[in-house]
Amino acid sequence: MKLFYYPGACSLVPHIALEEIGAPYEALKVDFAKGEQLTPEYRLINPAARVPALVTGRGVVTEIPAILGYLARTFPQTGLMAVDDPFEFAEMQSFHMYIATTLHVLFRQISRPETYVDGELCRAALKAKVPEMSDHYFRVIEERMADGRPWVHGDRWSASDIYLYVFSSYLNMGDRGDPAKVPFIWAHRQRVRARPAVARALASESAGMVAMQIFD
Ligand SMILES: N[C@@H](CCC(=O)N[C@@H](CS)C(=O)NCC(=O)O)C(=O)O
Repeated sequence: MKLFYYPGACSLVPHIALEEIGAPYEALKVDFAKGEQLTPEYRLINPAARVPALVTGRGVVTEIPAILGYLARTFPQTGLMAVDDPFEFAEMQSFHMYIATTLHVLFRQISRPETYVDGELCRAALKAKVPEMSDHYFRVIEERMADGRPWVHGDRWSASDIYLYVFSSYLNMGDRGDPAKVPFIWAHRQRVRARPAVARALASESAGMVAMQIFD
């Protein structure tokens, strides 16, 4: 397998998952600073011009929830997702889709405001709304974690914990929600950060990562 990634971007989610799995793979950096995601060569990998993209023996898989589902079903022994139980599997997919379609899209309003509106005033207004909505969306997850469960789905570690770890880490950037409002999620981050696979993925991306400390 080959994983196309950018250091510190959302592609860190499947990068950590691959480290958890332990199967051979190659991590290939797509340099956003050079606009490599927009090149015709990369668009052959992912026409949407984004990372992550996972090249498998059967073709390319894009979109984080789909990549996690693919990895979980290909390597069921790693326990990334509850592949044998339709309901539990759906619950995990539901969590992944929540991050993908709410938090991730919200955060894109900060990283790529030009996707949504034209003009500096509109972009500033768009960005200014993000912390309020981020707090609102994270509160839903915080309430779930408030029963003291160690992992997103209870006692069972899963890919959802990786996904939450990466996206809650982005709260450290200071422009998209208040970490102080989510103490249970914050404690969860430390549990995930302590996993050796996370350290390995971060070490692998660290050379090109501008703000490595947001993941600590
Ligand atoms: N829905 C996609 C989102 C992927 C995405 O937004 N990736 C960002 C990095 S976090 C990207 O490649 N951005 C490149 C760009 O905007 O030019 C997924 O879940 O994989």
